Amino acid sequence: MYAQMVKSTGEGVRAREDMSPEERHFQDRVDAGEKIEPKDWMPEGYRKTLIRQIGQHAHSEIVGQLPEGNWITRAPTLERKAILLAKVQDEAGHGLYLYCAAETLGISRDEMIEALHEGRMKYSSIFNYPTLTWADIGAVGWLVDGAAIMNQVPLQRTSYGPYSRAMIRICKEESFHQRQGYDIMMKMARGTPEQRRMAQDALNRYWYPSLMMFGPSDAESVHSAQSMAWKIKINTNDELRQKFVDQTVPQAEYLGLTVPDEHLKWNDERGHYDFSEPDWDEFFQVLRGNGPCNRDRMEARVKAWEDGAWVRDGLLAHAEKKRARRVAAE
Ligand code: FAQ
Repeated sequence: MYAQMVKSTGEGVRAREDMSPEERHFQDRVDAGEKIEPKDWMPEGYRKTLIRQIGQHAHSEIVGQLPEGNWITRAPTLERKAILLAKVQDEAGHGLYLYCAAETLGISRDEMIEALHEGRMKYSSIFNYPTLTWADIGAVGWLVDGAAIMNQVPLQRTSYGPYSRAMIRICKEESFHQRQGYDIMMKMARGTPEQRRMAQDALNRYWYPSLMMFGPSDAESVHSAQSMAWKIKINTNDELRQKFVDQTVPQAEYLGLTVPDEHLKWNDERGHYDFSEPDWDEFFQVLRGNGPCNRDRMEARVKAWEDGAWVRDGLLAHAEKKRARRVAAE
């Protein structure tokens, strides 16, 4: 059943005259800015789209722990190690808020995790790139968390109540994450020539994968139109990508680093930077499982899931015993 639940729902936006009375009432509530709550009536496509997007978001937070977790044992100082540990733990917490929000839509966490492990659900393309040096940890915080915030701040106003409330909590922590990444980059960019070279190299490798995080161009995006009509998404992929470039280029300049795009140029008329598109063939290859780390990431997640089975079994057995005792006492 859940194979259907997480299946793509990329059909066109329904015209008002084709809607049933319930659908019209639902759309009026969304248009009026009301929050939709778990027990409210909702179209099946709305529910499926939310499960797909929130589930993908939750998986991204959990898989996203791996590239940074890779550096916990090798952080350059005790202070940096403590900060990185806290950040990676925060990502686990974000995953849990999001799994809980998705569960209110009638899918279980186990079903979502099974779908991830079997390749039926996605996670963000960005986490299929390796963190080769300590400067990459700076770039992940600065660029990856920076892109995540750009996407997630508007999602605080998303129409589904549990998702919106999860995003409010998550955004508070993400802005700290972005600052810690920028702080690492500042230290590296103003350090020795070798540290500076590492910082530039991290920017070179993470720039385009970060631009890809916003999804395919608007012309290629299957879900944007309907998701925006339902206020599951607030902005298009290209709008957010442009905002990210406009915000990040001055930050790179402040670091004294060069964005690896020879066509990057401020456009006075548009009031925005012109920039080169990422390599979309590479993006779709990563989505198909052919990125540099896809296989490693899934192997690590499946192993963690299998290794943790005894803990889950123990907790469930304990809960069941408590429940049986309570029933017997009643
Ligand atoms: N990676 O029609 P659209 C984080 C898929 S933040 C993989 O445009 P949609 C924090 C898409 O699912 C990162 N797949 O789709 C952190 C669809 O495939 P489907 C996570 C992608 O949903 C920081 C197809 O392409 N944030 O983890 C990607 O309207 C540091 C067509 O695309 C979120 O998930 C991609 N980049 O828009 C953690 C935010 N882009 O399902 C640790 C919430 C697109 O039809 C360390 N999500 N696809 O098979 C969203 O805002 C949206 O889902 C988009 C995609 C914008 C990602």
